[in-house]
This record gives sequence, C-alpha cells and structure tokens, in this order.
Amino acid sequence: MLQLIKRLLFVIATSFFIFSCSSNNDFGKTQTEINTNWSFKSTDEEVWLPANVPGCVHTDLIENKKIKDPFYRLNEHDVQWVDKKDWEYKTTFTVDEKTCSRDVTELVFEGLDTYADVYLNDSLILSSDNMFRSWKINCKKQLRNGENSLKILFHSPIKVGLALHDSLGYKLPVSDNDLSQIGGVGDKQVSIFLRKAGYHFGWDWGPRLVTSGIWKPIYLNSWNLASIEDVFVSQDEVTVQKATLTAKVEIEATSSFEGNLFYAINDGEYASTVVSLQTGLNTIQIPLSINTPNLWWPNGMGDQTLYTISFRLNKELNVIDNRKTLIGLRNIKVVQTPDSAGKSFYFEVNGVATFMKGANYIPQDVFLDRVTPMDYERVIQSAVDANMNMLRVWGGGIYEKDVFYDLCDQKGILVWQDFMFACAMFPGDEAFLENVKQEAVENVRRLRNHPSIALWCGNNEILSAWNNWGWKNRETETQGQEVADRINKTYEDIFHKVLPEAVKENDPSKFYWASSPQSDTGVPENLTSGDMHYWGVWWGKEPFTNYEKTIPRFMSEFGFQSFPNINTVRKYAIEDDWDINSEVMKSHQRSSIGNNTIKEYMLRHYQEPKNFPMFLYVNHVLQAEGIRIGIEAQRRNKPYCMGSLYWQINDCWPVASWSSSDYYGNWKALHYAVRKAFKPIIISTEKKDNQVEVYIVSDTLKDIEGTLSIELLGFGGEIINTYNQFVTAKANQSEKIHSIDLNEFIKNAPKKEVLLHYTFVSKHGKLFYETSHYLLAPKALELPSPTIKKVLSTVEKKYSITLQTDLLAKNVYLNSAIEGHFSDNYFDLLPGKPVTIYFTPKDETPNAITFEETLKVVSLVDTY
Ligand code: BMA
Repeated sequence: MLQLIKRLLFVIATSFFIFSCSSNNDFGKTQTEINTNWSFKSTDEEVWLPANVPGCVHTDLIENKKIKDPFYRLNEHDVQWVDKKDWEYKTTFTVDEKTCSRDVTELVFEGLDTYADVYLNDSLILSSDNMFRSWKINCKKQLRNGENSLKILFHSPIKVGLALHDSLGYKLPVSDNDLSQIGGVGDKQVSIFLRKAGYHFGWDWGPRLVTSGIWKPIYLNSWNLASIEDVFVSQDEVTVQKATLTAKVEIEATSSFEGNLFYAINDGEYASTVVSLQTGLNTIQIPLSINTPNLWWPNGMGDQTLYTISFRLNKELNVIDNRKTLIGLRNIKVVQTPDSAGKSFYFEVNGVATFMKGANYIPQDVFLDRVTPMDYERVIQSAVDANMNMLRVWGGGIYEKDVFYDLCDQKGILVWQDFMFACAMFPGDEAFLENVKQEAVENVRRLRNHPSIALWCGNNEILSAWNNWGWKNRETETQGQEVADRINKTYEDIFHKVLPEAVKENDPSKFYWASSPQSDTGVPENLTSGDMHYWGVWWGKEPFTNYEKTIPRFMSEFGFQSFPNINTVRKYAIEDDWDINSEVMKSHQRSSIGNNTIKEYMLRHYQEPKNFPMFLYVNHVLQAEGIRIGIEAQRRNKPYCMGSLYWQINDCWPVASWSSSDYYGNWKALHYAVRKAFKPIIISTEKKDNQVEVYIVSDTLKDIEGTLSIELLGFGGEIINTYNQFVTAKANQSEKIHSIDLNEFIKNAPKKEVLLHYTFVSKHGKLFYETSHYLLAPKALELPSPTIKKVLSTVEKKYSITLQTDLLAKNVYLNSAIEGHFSDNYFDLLPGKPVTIYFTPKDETPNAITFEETLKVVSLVDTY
C-alpha cells in the first residue's frame, strides 16, 4: 500500500513537472564540459597549482615546472616518486536554476585514470577503478543552483597495486615488460591488478611513467523527459542491390509518454514512427533499407562511403533529443576453411578475399592527453600513404579514442581490435571479472558502429606465454597444480566467457579471436592455421631469409629494431651520450637484447659504420631491408598467407624500437620500404642457389597486362644483359612468372659489381613497380664513390630536390636539421636516372637558404 501511495505521489509529481516543463518548452539535452578552473596538488602538500583537464599529473607537473621533461636523458628515473603519491584535482562550476530543475542532471566522466574518488559539493558520488570505463552519475541530489565544487582524489596506482599484489595469496606470472625495478618496487609487478594501460608500467619500447588523472573530458548533461542514449545499426544483409539494416535505439525516459521518433538517412526525408515510451530504458527497433548502396571498402579497394543515420525524438511539437550516427556498409568475415594444409585464416570484405597489409599500433604518447587530433590524423594517414589497409590496436595500450576510429572509417583502415590484456596472467576474483565485463561491454558498444572494426581479439600473447614460454610448467612446479589450475581457469573465464559473451551480445556479427597468436584449435600458434607472431628473426637471431621459410596463414607480428634518426636523438641526448652503450642511450633502449642484436645483424650484412650518426643510418637501412624481405615473402605466398602486420608503426616516446616512424612522426627507412612493399602490384624475388624466382603479386581487383623487364646493370649504369616478358598481373593473385638462371644471365660479370633492376610497365605505359636487387650482401659489394648532384627549388610550400649521380649511390639518405618530411628517402639512385624528391617542412615558412645549408645527402659508401 505504502508503495502504491509513493508511486502515485511520484506520478503526480512527475506529471506536474513535465507539464511545467512543457509549458516552458524546456526540452533538448544540454551538455557542458567542465574543463576550466582546475587545480591540483599531492595530498601531502598545501599549495594548489593550475591543472589542465583532460590531462594527467605528469604533464601538469611539467607545466608547473615541478618536474623536468621525463623523456630527456635520464629524467624518467627522477620522477618515479610521482606514482607513489595520491593526487587531488578540484574545480568549481556554476549551474543555473533551470538546469538544476531538469529531470536528470548527470556528470559524465569519460575517463578517470584510475582509482578515483569523486566528490560533488563534498558528497562522494563515485569511486572508479578502471581507466577504460566511463561513468555517468545522476547528481540531481547533490547539484546546487549557483556554485558547485568538484573534487577528485586519485589514489596512487602503485600503492593500490601493491596492496592487491600482497593480498593475493599466490603469484601471477607477468612478462618483464612491467619495469617494476625502475619503479623502485623490486619484483612486485602490480600492473595486472589495475585496469589501467599496461604500457604505463613500462614495455620493451616504453618508459615507466605510471601517471594518474582525468584523461578524458568531464561533462554535465541535463535533460527533461527522455534521452536517446544509444543507437546501434546492425547490418542484417548488405548486397550491391540493397542494404537491410535494423537500428536499435535506446531511449531512457523519466516518465511514460507517447512520442514520435523521426529518422533519416543522409539528407533524405525524415520518416517517423509513434513510440510509447515507458519510464526507464526503452529499446526501439527500426528497420531501414538503402537501395543500391555504395559499399564501404578498405584502402586500395574502393571508396569509404559513410551514411549518416539521424534520429529525433519528439513529443508533439517539442524536440526532446536527437542523435546521429555514421555507418559504412560492408560485409566482413574471417574465413577459416579447412584445406589440405590446415585451415585458412583470412578476411573477406564484401565477398573479396583481402590480404591485410598493415602494422601494429601502440598509444602515441605515454601521456595520452598530449595526443592531438592532428597526431591521429598523421599516424593514420601514414598508414594510408604506406598502402596499408589494417592496423592492430594492440592489447597493452588503450581502447583508442573515438577520433582514431573515425579516421580509420574515413580512410579505409580496418582495425584488428585487441581487448586490453597483454603478456601476463590476471587475477580472476568476481569483482575483477565484473569490472572486465563492464569494460568490454562498454567498449564494444562504443565502437560497434564503426565500419573499420574488423575483429575483436581477447589478448596479446597470453596463450603463448602460458603454454610456450614455460609459464604453465614453472607455476605448476613452484606453486603447485591447484594454483596453476586456478590461473588457467581465470584465463578461460576472461577470454572464453566474459569477452566473447560481451561481443556476442553487443556486436554479434563480429568475429572474436581469443588470443593473438593462436591456431584454430586454440593451442598456441602454428603455421597451418590461425595467426602467428614470428620472432625467430630478432629474438631468435635467425637470418632474415627465414622470413621466407616461416610462412603462416596470417602474420600478425614480426619486427626488427632501429634507433630513431639523429634529429630525434638530439632531442633526448647530448653529444656526449652518442654511443649506444652510454647510460642515456641504454635507457632509451628497453629491449634486453636490443643493442647487441642490432649490432650482430648489422655486421652480418654491412661494414661497420664509422661513427654514431652513420650507425643510426645503417641501422635504418638494415631494419627496412629485413622487414621488406618478410613482407614480400608473406605476400608472395598469398593466398596461403593472407596478412602481414609488422610490429610496430609508431612510438610513445623517443626510443630505439621496432617502429617504422618515431615519436615525432619521422619516417624511418622502414616506413618508405613498407610503402613500396605494400604497393598494389609488386615484383618480388626469392633467391634459391643460382636461381632467382620472380613473382608478380597483385592486390588489385582486375588483371593488368604489361611488361616485366629485368636488366643486369653495372654500377656505372652500363646495361650488361636484359630480359623482357609480357605478363599479366592477375587480379588478387601472386604468381611465379619467371626464373632467372644466374649463371647464364650474369655471364662473367663479377657479382660484387652488378645489380638486377626490375620494372613492370603496363601496356598503357604506366610504371607500376621498379626495384633493384643485389647478388651479394651490401658489405661484400664493391660500391663506387658517386658524385651526387642536387638541384633545389621551392614549389609552393615545399622544396624540390632533384638528384642525379654518375655512379650507383646505394640507399641515398637525405637529412635536414629542419623538421619535415621527405617524399622518398633511403633509395638507390642509378646513373642516368635522376630522381626528384619533395621536402615538406613542418613549419610552413620555408627558407630556401637555411634548408639548402642543412641538407645533407649521403649514401651507403659514406658510412665506412
Ligand atoms: C610483441 C608485442 C610486444 C613487444 C614486441 C617486441 O610480441 O606483443 O609485447 O613489445 O613483441 O618485443
């Protein structure tokens, strides 16, 4: 009875409220970002300092000159105290009476890193424990008309982590990437206990800077009557004739009412449907269709058409709320069909088996607030420019911000999306699993409309670590069967229950893959099914040519390191540090085997460079050549192998790493080499004793006819022999088209003084591909000393540099102290074939004289 009276009173009160609101026409959602007047301090200090929100403790400390740039020299080691403290952030904001009186006033925290207690006007409204989740708190009770105070207390992630670590009662295996020693906490690797980006705790390419803060915006939302909370457009059937879709619209209502939901596709006319909304969450399904739709294609295969689907909720003539979502129409499948070797593993996009060309992606800065939309644009455009169609968002970083996926949608980059688990076993108590579930559900729901999302993957390398890296045996031996079983059960719980269920319930058409790498049966990787991370080259010190022998169905990781270029090194090291074994350079090299491995491979192929800058340059060429061999081998073996994602496209600080472009966005030799190796049509060769097998590999969707020409050239440019063949680059295929018998083709020419120059020119005269290969390792070549002539001019905001040489100039390297981008670099310049390069300065005011003064052009022969 009491309940009934209460309910009646509530209904009367709400009806009155709605009536009064409607008479004011006070509808429509308002959203205000709370991003001003912030200050911060550690809890043991008195003085508040100005802060940026979104931001983080470290960048605020840098701005207030309390710590020095942690990326410079050894400064990272001096700021390890920051993560042992608790930090408070506070601000005030004003709210008017009208906002206060609305049905719902809620604070939305899009990202708090990580353990935060939030107080609104001194009342605790939230305790957060996961940086990957957002939090929406109805704060109608605590919000005041006038000035309001918001205070957020961030508990030290290390202190929280240590408490969780010490109370676990058993030990969880974690890879060496959690650099607990640098953090001054001995061997206590606490990263796994916190749902916080793993790489903040260090990685084999990352600093240990465990920051805290408000890393995404905070909003105050207010609305009356109803709010469109979510729209999911499921693509039930997409053909070239018709796309059949269902929009699932979630509307939260504060009371029941009859409204009209209007909807439109692009700028088309609105249709509408009557909706009877009940108090609480309502899900409305709207069938939609698009005749003869323009499909969304990955980069290189067609356009990236996006459709805007708009919704508007009305009550009579009042607009209550509206929402837009962008979709791209495409069918995407991961095809695993048994065949004579095992089982395929490839992406089929709009019915086309598509070879995935791309790279692994890590967060672009250890301090995420510093990554601007321009940085996202730069990295994703660099993937497009390098002919990629896929990036893997790797599981030790973050579920990226919306802008990342928006750009991938626009530019045709498919995303292999890991959940955020990498190289460690995790605790499996109920609270942890529930937290993971909420994180997964939220991120799947946030990203599911993006046409770029191709696959959800549970984790990075955990299955391999447990089974192949000896963890299972070690933990069974040291902690006993029961503990080992328990650790394994958690793996099963997270990666075979919680995460796949989140995908199934919220994004049912997408493929879920529990771990990268794994085979189709779940055991860690093999060559006949599933995906592979092949680290025999690099970690196993195997020769680069082993890339030609190790061909999986889908290569999702392989890589080789290089230092950044000299301009980047200058930003973190002084000239006294210019030795890879100096303390500073070693601190910016996080791979335990890094320096020695680079040197060892370098001396296998190249003469010892005479000085440090030359060492960096040869290191770039070495890395590029190694990965080129891998990419080409994987592409030649299409359709057995259907993906090539090298490790890694970018960096999160200036460091020696496997990246193809450094922290400042400078392309290493590798990025130029990748652009070439990923071209739609390539001529690729494999040397077998005295034979060179010549392949033509095509990702284009139609046959291209043309001429393959092979010239044997002397280093002075003289043509010693030629071979021409009319060939068809068959659509979406790799084919062996010729075999060169070296004994016959090179005759008596000394191998150390010749090269093979390949071109493929279409019958319409278009040069599709051109490359040079050598018959011996670079260190065995008798390289001449060329005279390279350069002619400079300015073209709009760029410089053009035309280079020509009298004798072969191998791996011509252009560098300028002025920051900017060369259109090509590290290429072979042949006599009689001038090349024009464009340089685009970062700073838009070119000064021809300064540029010319600082431009240096060298080639491989100058390195020894
Ligand atoms: C891979 C990644 C990372 C690591 C890289 C280089 O397997 O998954 O964990 O940074 O190797 O060692």
